[in-house]
Amino acid sequence: MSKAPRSSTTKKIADLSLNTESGLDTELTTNHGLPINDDQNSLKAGERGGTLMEDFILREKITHFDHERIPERVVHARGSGAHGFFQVYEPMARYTRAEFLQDPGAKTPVFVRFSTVAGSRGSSDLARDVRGFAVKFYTQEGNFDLVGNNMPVFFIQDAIKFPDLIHAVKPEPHNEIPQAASAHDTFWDFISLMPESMHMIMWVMSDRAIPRSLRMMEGFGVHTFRFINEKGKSCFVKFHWKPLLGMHSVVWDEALKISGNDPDFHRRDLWEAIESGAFPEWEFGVQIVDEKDEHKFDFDLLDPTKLIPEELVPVKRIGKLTLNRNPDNFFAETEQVAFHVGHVVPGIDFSNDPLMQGRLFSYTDTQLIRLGGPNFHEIPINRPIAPLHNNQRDGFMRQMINSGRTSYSPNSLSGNSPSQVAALDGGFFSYAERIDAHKIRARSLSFFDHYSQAAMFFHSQSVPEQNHIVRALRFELGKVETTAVRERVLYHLAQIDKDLAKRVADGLGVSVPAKIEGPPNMSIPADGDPKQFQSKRVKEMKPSPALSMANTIKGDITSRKVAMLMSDGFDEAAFATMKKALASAGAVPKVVAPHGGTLKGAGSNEVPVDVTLLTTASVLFDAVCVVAGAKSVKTLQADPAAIHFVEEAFKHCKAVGALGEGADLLATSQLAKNETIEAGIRSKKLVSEVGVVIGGAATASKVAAAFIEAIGEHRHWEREADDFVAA
Ligand code: HDD
Repeated sequence: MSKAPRSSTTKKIADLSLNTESGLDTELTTNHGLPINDDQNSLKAGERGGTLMEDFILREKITHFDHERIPERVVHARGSGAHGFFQVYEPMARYTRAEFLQDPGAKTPVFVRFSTVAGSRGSSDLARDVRGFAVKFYTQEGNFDLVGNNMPVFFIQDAIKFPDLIHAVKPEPHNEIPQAASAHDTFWDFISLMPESMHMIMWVMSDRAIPRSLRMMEGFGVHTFRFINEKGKSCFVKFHWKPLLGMHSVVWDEALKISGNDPDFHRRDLWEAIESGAFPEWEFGVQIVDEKDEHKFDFDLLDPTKLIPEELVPVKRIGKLTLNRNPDNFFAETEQVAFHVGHVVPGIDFSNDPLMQGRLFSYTDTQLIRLGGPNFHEIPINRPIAPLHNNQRDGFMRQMINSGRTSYSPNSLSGNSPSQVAALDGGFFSYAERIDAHKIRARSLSFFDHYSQAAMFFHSQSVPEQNHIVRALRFELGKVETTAVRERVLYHLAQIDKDLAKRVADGLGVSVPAKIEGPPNMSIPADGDPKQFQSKRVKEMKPSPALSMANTIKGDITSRKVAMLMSDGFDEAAFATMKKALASAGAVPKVVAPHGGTLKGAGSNEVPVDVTLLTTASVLFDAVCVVAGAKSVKTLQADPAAIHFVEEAFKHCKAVGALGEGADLLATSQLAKNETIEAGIRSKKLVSEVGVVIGGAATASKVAAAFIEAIGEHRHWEREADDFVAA
């Protein structure tokens, strides 16, 4: 046997600092570098004999496989990540000494992980849930993790209640049902006994909990943080992420159907946008409150169930986050990334928010079990780009080879290295807040208005958004079996808005109780008034237009997916014009047809089919256009899946376009139920023309322009008032 030379890649002595492996142009080896010559057959006693214990190659492979899974995150298990960078617009030295917020020319690398909270790793992206929005900034002064959500408030005020909240929302322990859903008794039981959750409940029942895309949602640091400047002066700060594509959601019926059609809908959307170069962007915003103004609000800045209305303290946009690279390996990056609220940099500090204080313990603790020991900071995705020197040593899976004799401080044998860094030279110091207090388990009375901001949120929503909240509550409470739980929730809703409670109660077929009995509310202060549990809304707050998604940016159709519904015999010129116009506007047109392969046009041209009516659904698109062509449209008219496609898109308030004969498909569907007789001519009429764009094939470019404008509206909610389509 002649011996072939081994490739140069495998001959290279491994560079231990390199952790990426392309898998290209390499030879198969064991974990110890032994070249493998047969990976198809185990070692046997003869061709038909048993496998030998000696087969160390088989054993190594199977053993590694058996240990491939690590515990999923106890919350936020399902996530999607991406790399990118952050750039500040102007130096922020007046407020903070954080180095990454000073130089507009500097790009700070980031890794972002988005997540749902309640579901397991394999659950659907479209669950009604809060979305995690965790950003790791790899700054020159160490990692800063902003571990936030897409909602600016939280369910509870004190971290000691977090395990209770999560136990309540996760699948019920006796039967592990339901997965990734809050619509069950234990969640609402807990909520009904925790009136402090009511503001967050308004958010979770709103459209914010079912985003169209991870790229189209806001992010929030939630807690009040502190900025500290070079002179040691501190101010309070709330962090915001503002998506440049605007905030958009899907409708609940659509969310349910997406979960079946494509449980990876958000993950895929993020991945495809980045692959196609449509890089998601958010502006970084801060709300700054002067130290002396800490008590000027009628809520407590330390209470994480409250937000600062943007109309009171405007959000100053100070920089931009761009996500421009997908992970190379999901496990190595998205799964192993470890965030921690306690990862701050000089110039950023914590406040006494009791939820934040508890989080400061939880995050490192959870990584110890999830990532197998104290050295998870050495996993490539978690490593700081700033140099790391300390006297911490050893432990499971230690990667760093620390040289020298000393691992203690002070030392004289290594010149006292590594040495502390003076605050003036950039060393981190905590804000020297004066504290003079009794050691007690209690909550400040300033935390006890549970309804005013919930009402502000509800009253800030547009009519369609309010309707969605009512429907969401009917759905969730409709799944609750215990009458007393429903009643307690209705009672709390009535404190927010009587009409809201009545509408939900009507849907459930029950009435709103005037008062409720129940176990004592544990969040009553020891010396507080127990009647607080049945308290009324304290004050009327002005609606905050910034809280409504109806006021978001519209008109940009970048990366929006448009179904071009067609079959053999389509009108080639009209198709080409529409497709080109959509693509030039940044949208992603896809040919959807009754069969796969290619479609033959009315002339001699063929176009490839992207997806068939069997393998896709209208819920995976932002809009649909029925392409012209007599034969093509006749085929679609005879296909229930095609009719269902346009009806469903219409029901979900999406833009619907029709070129030429394409209008006949709409006429066949429930979109054209009303018959009108004008001048003796009987004709079917569209029940709503809002967001429906119809025009002749010869005027395709004019139709395209109007269709693009209709897509830019995202949704045409007016249609909901007249909800009749059975799709
Ligand atoms: Fe948390 C993960 C956000 C309260 C304990 N949390 C986690 C993640 C996000 C948040 C985005 C996923 C990070 C990732 O992608 O890896 N958590 C929040 C927000 C909160 C909050 C915005 C309230 C304002 N969390 C909170 C409390 C506790 C925790 C009060 C415990 C006392 N959170 C955890 C955790 C997790 C976590 C158990 C699970 C996995 C992990 O940390 O790394 O430690």
